[in-house]
Amino acid sequence: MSNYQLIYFPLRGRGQATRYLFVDNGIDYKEENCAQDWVKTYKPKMPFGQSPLLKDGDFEVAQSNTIMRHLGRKHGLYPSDLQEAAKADMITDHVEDIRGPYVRMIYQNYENGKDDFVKTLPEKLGYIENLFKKWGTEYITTKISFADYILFDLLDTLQILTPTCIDALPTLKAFYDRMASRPNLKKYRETEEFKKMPVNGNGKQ
Ligand code: 0HH
Repeated sequence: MSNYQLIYFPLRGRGQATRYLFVDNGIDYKEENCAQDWVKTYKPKMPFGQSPLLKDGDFEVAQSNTIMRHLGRKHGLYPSDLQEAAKADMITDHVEDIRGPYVRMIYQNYENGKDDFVKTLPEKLGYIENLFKKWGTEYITTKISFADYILFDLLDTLQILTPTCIDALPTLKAFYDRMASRPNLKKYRETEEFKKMPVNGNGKQ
């Protein structure tokens, strides 16, 4: 019996991959919106002064990718094979190498920085395409793992920014479509709750 609470802002941001993992696997969770009175009430209670925070019963986990790995280990979504685990981890780290500049561009330099950021994507996404071709599996590994939700959310976010960014990458596109058509994710992504959620906290996307 799980007792999860996700504390985050009402936006996709760094919380969305966790929502996908919960929804896709039918894991019950509650969400607490920390936007109201963030600075006075929530921020001081966060281990690193930032959200998301996952409460797993009394245990608190911070850092979005750590939250994903923690849930992965608990729910059979972290590969048990060492090499498969390394594949999931390396894609997670590469996604982070894309998400960092994305977040800086969105929050600090959208008007002047968007075009330059978009120009970096063919190379950065091409690396994932090549690995997918080499590994030859439907997901990052043979079975879906925490990292697939992280990659799916990144690809979704990037396509909102630049809709054609994976069109020339057929293996990555097939992965994206495979994730989007998983029944629980498809149903969730059709809800108003999902559709009305902003991607970022400043209205840029
Ligand atoms: N490495 C961390 C992780 O992966 C980074 C977390 C992070 O950047 O979990 N958290 C941000 C929210 S995500 C945070 O807590 C970006 C959404 C920004 C929405 C801003 C709304 C602000 C309302 C006052 N940011 C708040 C902070 O640092 O004080």
